[in-house]
Amino acid sequence: MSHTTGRYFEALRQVVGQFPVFGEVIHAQPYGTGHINETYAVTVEQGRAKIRYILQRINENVFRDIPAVQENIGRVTEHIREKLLATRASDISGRVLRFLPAADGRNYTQDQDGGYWRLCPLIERSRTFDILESAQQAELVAKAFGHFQLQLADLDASLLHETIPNFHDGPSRMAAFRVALELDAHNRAAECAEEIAFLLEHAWVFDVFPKALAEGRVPLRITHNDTKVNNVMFDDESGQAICVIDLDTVMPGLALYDFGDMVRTGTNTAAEDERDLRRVSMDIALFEALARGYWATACGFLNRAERDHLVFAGKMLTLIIGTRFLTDHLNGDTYFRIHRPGHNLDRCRTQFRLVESITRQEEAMAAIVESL
Ligand code: ADP
Ligand code: GN1
Ligand code: MG
Repeated sequence: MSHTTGRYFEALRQVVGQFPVFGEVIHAQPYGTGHINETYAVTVEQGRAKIRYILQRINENVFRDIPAVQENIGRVTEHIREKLLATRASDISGRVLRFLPAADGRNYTQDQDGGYWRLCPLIERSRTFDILESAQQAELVAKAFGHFQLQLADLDASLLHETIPNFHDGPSRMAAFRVALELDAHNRAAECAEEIAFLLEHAWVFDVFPKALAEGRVPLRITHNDTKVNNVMFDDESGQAICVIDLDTVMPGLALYDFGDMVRTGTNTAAEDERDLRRVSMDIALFEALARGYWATACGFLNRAERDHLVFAGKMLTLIIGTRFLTDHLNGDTYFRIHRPGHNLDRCRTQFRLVESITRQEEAMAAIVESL
């Protein structure tokens, strides 16, 4: 689908016009497969050059304080850019996102209806993968997110806002699930009896990390918190991972959450919303590549307890995202964008199937971590 005429295109054009983009918007089209924000690729003709940007409308239902989100993003990207400049890195514009300032100097703008928008140059000749194609890519993704954490290790965490409170906190997610189940506002609980039973059996998984944190065994760090493998850009030519994107949830968190979400999205042999559950499994070769890649960049700062919980992190993150999909299904799909009826339930099912696959392979996974 592309848009070059009509009211819709005109609205996007007006938003782009609020940024220092000097030229004619000649094309705009929806872009990417994210579940939260609206993303568009827009082409602007500037003189004889055609320049592409990523324009995003930030989801106000999910992010209650968008100025705080954008302040975090500004701080984090500036910090990384300074590091890259200090090391005289090449291709800095391809290695860290840069959101353009609007007329008032802030790195976002608002449309006539109050909607929040941001604009950044599109990193050309690069792409993301929803499903990884090789163990080498898995290693590169994990290195990239580990490196990202390392780049932010010396940034004062108290400067960052908590953009979504209790984001990966299992007990809070479990409480929200119980409310949704109790209400059952759309009479959907009966059709998910199996998933509900699975979750209730596994609720104990959610108590492990809050306890480790409370006891001081694992520290809060600045983490990405949405380390889906499709949040890393790969260079088309070299095949190298060049840039970590999707920075809305960068805030204090556990390193284990980041590794766990890499396992959830990087080792699954099937898509997140695959309906044929026989295709869903945790690919141990991909896990090994992720563990090696993450260790290569994070071994300098991870403590013993973090290392010992790398396998468990994969299980916990997969369970918690599955729980969020199930809760949203019960709530009538108000959080994650869906493209068909039952989409969130399908997503929940793949996650719970993946939890089972991880459980079956826990010993082999632990042996890999032990060998690092
Ligand atoms: P969401 O929060 O919806 O996942 P993302 O910020 O991850 O949004 O963007 C969605 C997709 O748009 C990404 O997976 C990526 O393919 C593409 N994308 C985002 N930013 C850029 C960029 N600066 N350059 C190129 N592609 C981008
Ligand atoms: C959302 O925006 P996207 O698609 O990268 C969600 C993540 C979930 C993910 C599940 C802010 O990420 O937490 O893990 O969907 N982001 C937010 O695919 O809730
Ligand atoms: Mg994304």
